[in-house]
Amino acid sequence: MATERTFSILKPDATKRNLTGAVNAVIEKAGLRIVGQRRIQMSQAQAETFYAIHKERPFFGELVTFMTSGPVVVQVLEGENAVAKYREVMGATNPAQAAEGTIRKTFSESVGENTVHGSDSVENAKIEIAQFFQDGDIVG
Ligand code: 3AN
Repeated sequence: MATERTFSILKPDATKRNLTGAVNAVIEKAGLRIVGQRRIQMSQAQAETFYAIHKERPFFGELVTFMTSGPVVVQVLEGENAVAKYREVMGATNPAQAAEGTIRKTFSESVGENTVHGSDSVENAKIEIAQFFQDGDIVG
């Protein structure tokens, strides 16, 4: 197994409910290190770029509106097998189908407002990290 980095977002439903510390506790307990972290207000253009892959999906507009509805925390997580490990810790996209103990099962109220984003591959993690972080802002 290799040390990897993945990109994470704590979404507006997490910041609104003061859950960023609680979610970070789950992340750190899973052995992932938060090596970059910044609280930002995502612009519409940033959200549209970030979710461009979902442009044709019926929920795209709703997704962009939600992701710009309040502050988010963008993060770089580092650890052994970090991409897959974080997907496991997040749980299924739909919280109703997420396993016990996962972030989405514990904290999320709907499939649209599902608390966290995590990259789905090392390749996409690099692209996503580059959208929000400069090298000097990540300290491993
Ligand atoms: P994941 O975040 O688990 O990788 P994706 O990539 O399929 O899931 O979806 C990206 C985001 O789009 C989700 N995190 C969620 O916020 C939103 N989304 C996905 N499916 C739906 C849906 N059926 N209705 C509303 N929003 C959705």
